[in-house]
Amino acid sequence: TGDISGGCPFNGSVDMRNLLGRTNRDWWPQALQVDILTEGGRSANPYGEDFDYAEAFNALDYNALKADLTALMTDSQPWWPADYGHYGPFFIRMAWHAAGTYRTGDGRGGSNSGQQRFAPLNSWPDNGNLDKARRLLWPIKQKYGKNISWADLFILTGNVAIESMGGPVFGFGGGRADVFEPESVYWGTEEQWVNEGVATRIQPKEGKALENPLAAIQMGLIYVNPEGPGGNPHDPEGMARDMRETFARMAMNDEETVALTAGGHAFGKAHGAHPADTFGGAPESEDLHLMGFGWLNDADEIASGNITTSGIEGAWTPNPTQWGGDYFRLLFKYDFELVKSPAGAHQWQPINPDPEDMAPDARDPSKKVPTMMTTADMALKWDPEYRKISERFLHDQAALDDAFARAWFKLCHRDMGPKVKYLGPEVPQETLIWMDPVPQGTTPSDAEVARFKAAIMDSGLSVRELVKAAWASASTYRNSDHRGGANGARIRLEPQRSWAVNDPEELGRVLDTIEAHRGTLSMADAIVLAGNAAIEKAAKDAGFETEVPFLGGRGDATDEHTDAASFEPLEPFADGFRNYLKTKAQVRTEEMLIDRAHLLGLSVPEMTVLVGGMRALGAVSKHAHHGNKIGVLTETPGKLTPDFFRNLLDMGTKWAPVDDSGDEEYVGTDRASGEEKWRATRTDLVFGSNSILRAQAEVYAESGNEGKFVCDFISAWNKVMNADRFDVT
Ligand code: HEB
Repeated sequence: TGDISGGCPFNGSVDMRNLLGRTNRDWWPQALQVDILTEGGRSANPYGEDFDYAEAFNALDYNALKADLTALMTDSQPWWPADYGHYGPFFIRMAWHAAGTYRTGDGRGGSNSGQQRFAPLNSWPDNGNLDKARRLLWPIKQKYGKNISWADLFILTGNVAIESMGGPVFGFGGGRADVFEPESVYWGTEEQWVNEGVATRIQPKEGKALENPLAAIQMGLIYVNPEGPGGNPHDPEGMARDMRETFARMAMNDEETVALTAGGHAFGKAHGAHPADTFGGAPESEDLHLMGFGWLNDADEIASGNITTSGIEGAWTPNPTQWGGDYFRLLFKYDFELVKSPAGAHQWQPINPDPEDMAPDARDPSKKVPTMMTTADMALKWDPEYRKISERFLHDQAALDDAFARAWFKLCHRDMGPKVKYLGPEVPQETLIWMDPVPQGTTPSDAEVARFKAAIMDSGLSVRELVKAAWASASTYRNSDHRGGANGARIRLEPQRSWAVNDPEELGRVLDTIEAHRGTLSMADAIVLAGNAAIEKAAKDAGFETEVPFLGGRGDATDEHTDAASFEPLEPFADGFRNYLKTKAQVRTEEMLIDRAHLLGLSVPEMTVLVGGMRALGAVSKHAHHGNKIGVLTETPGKLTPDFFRNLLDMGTKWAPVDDSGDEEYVGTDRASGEEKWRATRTDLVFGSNSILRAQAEVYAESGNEGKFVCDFISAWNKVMNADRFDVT
């Protein structure tokens, strides 16, 4: 069997692909191209740059909003009536699917920007009919306006839904600011959706792993196929494997997986009353007059509850709008037989259920219908590990309450970053390990800063070593889930400390020396400050006397504050800024640079000037053959000069691939003499070969822009060093 752990990012079973795989333009070629209006850096955000969502949220009448949401739960609308007269379950599914796209691999997806409003997520088969859920919320969104984002509203509504049905809730943190355009996220390369016959992504027999960073089994799903692997209900082991793998990709262990699934399915029903082909297309492809709705059939059918969403039909419990232990009670009380829903989906039905274990009809409570389990639900009983947990929850409702509340809170807040970002009156007191807590630091005095800078520059460490250490520390930051970064100095803890990209032996020496000189500074501050001091020296040596601004006050995390395993996905498999490549990925190496720059929140000029500057400083990871020289296109490494760009664009040099390097290494020779001058990588040459990047490189190579180069470098450097300073911004 193949490795289903996923391994290196993007490495999997697909052929060479581009960074984003299949995009909205591929799915919906006819879609209105509103995005041309964002060319030239014009923002699509109508609130404008000065809008401070945190401030707006803090001015919200939170209790009034919650009261309105509670009232909405039972305010059934004729155009989409509430099952059992209660929208709670529907809203829980909406919130879960908003959060459930999160994946640990690159931190993308998740609830934090309200992406469910946009394609492709608004049209994924798994998000079927959630367009109605969002539209039910519109009057409330309209009423509270800028004080509550859609992203926060999705999650808060999920919480209120749980509370209104007697379920346990751990807390709520607001602060998810909306974006106003679809985000560019790699969702896969497949050309069909899950319901159109696309193959399942995990096929161990064919050596196919679930490709990193993806966290869903088929295109268009949030996680697994509820009917079984690839729709096959007869593969219990495969079902559990798929669940374990996809939930792990969103940072959930077995207990969290069982608690979430069982807790979620304590509520509501599945919809498969009709063959799916009697319904319209997804929202993004539907007719104008449907006003953004998809999957419709006629109003009478909707009114009578003849609705198909997943195709599976029925409730899990006899009390679908009441929290309790019925899910596990029924799962273990009955044997189940495989049946087909009216829409033709595989599902499991209790054999000879007692009358009191029948569910009410969604529109007519006097009518009783059988309950059901999906194949995924059955895995909670079939799989030996899941079963142990399920049996514990069966006998210990309090344990399920606690596990569900905590796992739900984690699910919905996993991508928000440090706890200081959470807003509102319901932020829990307790700090949880997955929040990557960092103890409060203190701002060092100017004198202490000056003393340390002098001492570290006198310590014998080179500009290259100090810059590399500071970069290693700060550049783990991901704008996607706001994890990583210099605060906490986790660079000195495992696993970061030993990542190959960090040249562990060199890094260890540098950290020891910084430690010896740091005095009262935190390690986190000292590492950044040492990098700053080195850059000041490098600028001075290039003829520019300047100071790199420093924002102190970082704290140092310890191993107790750190879930080491959860940091493993933050390891860079390629870091173009340090010219580092661990394993060749499924995408070209230069695309990995773009990806990393995107995760760091950098603009094109910021990315460009950082690459050129880091090369001039010699701050590249050690190369197997060329030590610290590959891509360092300067005679004077350690000086902050634009030499990298000048030498790269010099027509006197002719570039050619190095034969046995698998396209990853190039040699530059003097056109006239044929003599070798430089070695470089794809990541270097792309600044000469790609027309957009070349235009950037030219600016920094132009005479007269040497000072601009230094200033721009320092400003981009600072952005990276401070990217995670949510404690001060
Ligand atoms: Fe769930 C529903 C599947 C998890 C919550 N789900 C549902 C359905 C299905 C499913 C198929 C149906 C839909 C329709 O409508 O048709 N899930 C599933 C799976 C999984 C899950 C496969 C994995 C294993 N869930 C989950 C979670 C949660 C949930 C985790 C939370 C927590 N769901 C839910 C709810 C519902 C559902 C609440 C109901 C909705 C209504 O009622 O509307």
